[in-house]
Amino acid sequence: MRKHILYPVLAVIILVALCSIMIIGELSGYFLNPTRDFETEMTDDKLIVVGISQLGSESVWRTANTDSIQKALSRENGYFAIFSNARQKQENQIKAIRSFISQRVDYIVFSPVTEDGFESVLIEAKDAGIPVILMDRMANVSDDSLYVTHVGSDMKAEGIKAGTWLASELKKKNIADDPVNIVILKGTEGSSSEIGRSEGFHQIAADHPNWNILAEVDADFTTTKAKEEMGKLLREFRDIDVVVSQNDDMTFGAVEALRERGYTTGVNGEVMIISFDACHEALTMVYNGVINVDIECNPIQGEYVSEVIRKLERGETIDKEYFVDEEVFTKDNVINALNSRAY
Ligand code: GZL
Repeated sequence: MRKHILYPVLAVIILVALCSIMIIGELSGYFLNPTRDFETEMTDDKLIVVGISQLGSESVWRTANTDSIQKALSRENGYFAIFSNARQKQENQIKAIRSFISQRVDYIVFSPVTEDGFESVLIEAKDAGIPVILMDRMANVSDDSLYVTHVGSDMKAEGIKAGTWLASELKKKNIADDPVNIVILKGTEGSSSEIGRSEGFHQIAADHPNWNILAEVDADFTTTKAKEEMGKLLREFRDIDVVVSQNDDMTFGAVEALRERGYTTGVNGEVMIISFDACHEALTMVYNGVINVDIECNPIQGEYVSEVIRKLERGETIDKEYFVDEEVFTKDNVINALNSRAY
């Protein structure tokens, strides 16, 4: 074959061979590891792939928490986030975490709907070499190497703040030693928010034998359930002095139930209201005297999580716990928060 034909033909053969090898390599990578989200491979390799399992969208607080993590772990900030909403079901969170493992994400971030029940799936994540960051709520595990850190609130401290505020308020009213009838609307049974807040409040209540905790009912952090449960409590007890409601959404339901039955609430009301979360709508009710005190639980945790991931990427050591900053709001100090609150 003449040279002036041979070389171009050879060049074409080599080119075709090289392209075939590249395509086969790419596809075999895909077919051998079908579980890794192929789209991820097509993204910029420098993006950090994070699987996020959010427990649900049950409250104003949760919406703000989701917004915070999605803003922080955005593509512009160098992340490829795979987000899953478990709709309050633990089995959905476990399924999501298993899916993140099979896609070989770089990190898993999740807020456990309840403390128990995640040990085995966290062992699977650890075996797959995927660091897990707990956001908001805690998981109850026998080996704390199953998660690298927890970013959230000190829920027991929040409960203590609520009890401490009540003790000081009763003292101010000179009724510190009078019998006080209390009902507690609890958040999702077995969640670290419910466990911690209950524990903290009970720790203070133990010092006040004149505090009668008439009932503690699970209202699952929702307005509807709280209104229903508060209605039942008002049928059972005629002389409730204090409602401790473990989040603002439940407080909205409780106040509605009380008002519908002719009770007044808050600073000059018959029934004192202690709430948790401190979302804008509830702080407005604090400002208007309808709620006596709101113990802040800060949902803006995304930046903390992102900072932890960046530290891990740089090979730096991190703490086992990062608590977000939180305050206690009453009519006296709520105005500044009202003007600045994003949620
Ligand atoms: C608290 C968080 C709780 C909020 C509720 O850290 O887990 O869950 O207090 C939310 O509003 O539903």
